[in-house]
Amino acid sequence: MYAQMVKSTGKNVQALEDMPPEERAFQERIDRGEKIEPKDWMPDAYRKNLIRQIGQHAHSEIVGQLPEGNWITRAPTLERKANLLAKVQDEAGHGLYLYCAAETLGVSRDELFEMLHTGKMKYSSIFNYPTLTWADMGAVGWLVDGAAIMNQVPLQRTSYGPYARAMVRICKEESFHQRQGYHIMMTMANGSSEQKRMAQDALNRFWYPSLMMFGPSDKDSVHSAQSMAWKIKMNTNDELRQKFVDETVPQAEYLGLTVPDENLKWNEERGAYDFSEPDWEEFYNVVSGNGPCNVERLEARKKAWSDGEWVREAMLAHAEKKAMRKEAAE
Ligand code: FAQ
Repeated sequence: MYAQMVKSTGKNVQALEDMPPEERAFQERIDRGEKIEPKDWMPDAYRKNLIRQIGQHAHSEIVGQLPEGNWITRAPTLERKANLLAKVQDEAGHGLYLYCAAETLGVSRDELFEMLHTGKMKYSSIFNYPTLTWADMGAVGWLVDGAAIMNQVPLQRTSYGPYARAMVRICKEESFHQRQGYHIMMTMANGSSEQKRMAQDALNRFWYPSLMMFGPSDKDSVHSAQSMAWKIKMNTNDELRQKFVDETVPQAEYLGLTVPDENLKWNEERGAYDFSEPDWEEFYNVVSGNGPCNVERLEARKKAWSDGEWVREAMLAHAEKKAMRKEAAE
């Protein structure tokens, strides 16, 4: 795996005083809250780790179009169709900003796609689950975009300038997505008993996969310590997962739906919900390519890439012709 080529220092983050001078000056800039820009000096591991995370994030946005794209032609009203279409288009835009941010680190878009298509780079586990009913469009917007925002809002303060700036716009759009999803859930939860049943079923199926989006528990997180020292990540996986649960449970209650967790309970002392961890075996299984839709998702992306070959060729030929004409005219 490409990502596994990234030598993560894991939990053993080097102390400032043990760093060579250049690295120390770099770390001090990060500690002061300065942004790192593409032409600045950076440790190779910082660059590789960023390519890994931004690349994985970009791929997630692009692959993430598939489960919802699946429902555009079956949306129940014209308004819902227009909203869903706009949302799916937004996700494509997010992917493009993120690929641009990754490119500033010296990796080409073709290389990133190649790594996605050959399984050397990951995308978010959540998109390997099927969307079976219209209520899933509600659950994806509410829970999946909700989890994405929880993770991405702090990333607006991440140390790498192009990534942080991409996040600002992405977060604004994700907020709209979350609301449109919640609105679908509200309509269904207050609709006929069959619609309410569908809404509950969607929550049942998407709850734990949404919790998995935040990554493994902190004790098993490979990159957190170093990524947080470099402000590539601003919070640990468990911190954000807890925050998500605390914000989402009251929203489920407002809908009159039940979070599928017998152990879910408000803990007065902690001022937070106690909840069951997701099934981590399932998580690792999905991440290693054996989820319900992994094969289908990758096939769809590979097909889109090869179907688009003539467009890329035509655009390159056009650019070459234009450059030649310009040269001849000069
Ligand atoms: N799925 O050491 P950690 C969206 C991997 S955007 C797959 O904790 P890290 C918008 C991880 O890569 C959703 N793999 O890793 C949308 C690592 O493997 P590696 C995407 C996962 O990076 C909504 C290994 O496990 N958001 O949804 C996952 O410090 C609706 C060990 O984990 C981002 O990418 C997972 N869930 O923390 C679109 C946000 N979790 O690389 C359409 C930016 C972990 O060594 C519709 N990324 N792994 O082989 C991040 O914040 C971080 O990368 C985490 C993981 C928090 C995802």
